[in-house]
Amino acid sequence: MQITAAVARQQNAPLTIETLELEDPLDTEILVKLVATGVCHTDMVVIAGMMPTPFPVVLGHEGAGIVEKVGAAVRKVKPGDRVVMTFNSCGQCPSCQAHHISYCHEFFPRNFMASRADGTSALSANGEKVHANFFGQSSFASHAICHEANVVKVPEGVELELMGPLACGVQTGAGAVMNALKVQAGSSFAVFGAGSVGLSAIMAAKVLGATTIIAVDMKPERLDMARELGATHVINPADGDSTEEIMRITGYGLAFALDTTGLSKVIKGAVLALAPMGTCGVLGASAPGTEINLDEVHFMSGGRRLMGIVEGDSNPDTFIPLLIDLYSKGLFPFDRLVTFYPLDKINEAIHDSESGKSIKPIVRIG
Ligand code: CXF
Ligand code: ZN
Repeated sequence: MQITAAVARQQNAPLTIETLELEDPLDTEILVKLVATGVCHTDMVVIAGMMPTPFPVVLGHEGAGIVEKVGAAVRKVKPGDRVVMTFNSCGQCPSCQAHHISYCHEFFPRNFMASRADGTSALSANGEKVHANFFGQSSFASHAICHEANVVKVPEGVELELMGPLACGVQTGAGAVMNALKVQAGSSFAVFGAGSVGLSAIMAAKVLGATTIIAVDMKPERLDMARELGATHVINPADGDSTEEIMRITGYGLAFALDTTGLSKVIKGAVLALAPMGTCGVLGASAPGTEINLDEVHFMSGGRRLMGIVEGDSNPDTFIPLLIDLYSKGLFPFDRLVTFYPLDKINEAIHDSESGKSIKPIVRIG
């Protein structure tokens, strides 16, 4: 069938809206007609050429839409189902068997290599191969092919076009707090970076009943938003040393910290701001080879912990419905982060996300 897609033809170039040919789904594949798709920072990292994802490629990994067709072996969904598409996983490895599928041993190839296992692609442009299956979807398109492993049903009664970001950025921040750090009621929590991931973490910390919730960011308008969503304190590092300010607010340091920046200096400061037995999560991706350095004696002597987190250690089949339920009850207003764009303005959406004008762009499709 013919579809419309935003194609990344080469690194650091605007996406081009093109008509492509999409093959029928294979036996285990699911064809989804997109309603909308979120734009995540990881799409931009790939456009910038920082990952080995091959070009030309259709990116996009926060897709929301309606199932149009399923392969003969598919049982999980049927045509007409409302779904979001999340990250892909193998289902077989020790992490998947232990239900920590975001730590799938094949996470990298299955999400970043934009190919089927046999190297083929369902997409082409006038006979030329266009890489697909990015995060098991490639959702910057009118239609995408996904898998049982990464499709999640969306209940009736919520706006489907809003739901895509739950499948990556929002579940990354909220899951880091709820699934990985397991922030406790009455505890202290600080997030470094108040973008869509950090703000989702703040909303989750509020849901869990953390009583000191600190947002650290350089942008005053992000700090304002953080306050509106639940931060009890905000810190702009431009005004002075954040670690010292956190020690002043908390007395003896944080029970939980979360770095969303991936910056070594910020992570070092976040760990220095931990109380004894405190835990710092890190989830921002920086350039391969980037090192973290810590004050060894401070880190060791207080029994402090540093934890890598991918996709909020989420089980999307249960965690996304949980976030939808909280959203429906007004307890997780992630819609406050969203700005909508039409598909032909996708480059503007990407630009606005990079500049900070938009916290979480969603591209409407169709
Ligand atoms: C990514 C973030 C960086 C590490 C791999 C997973 N998640 C999606 O954007
Ligand atoms: Zn993402």
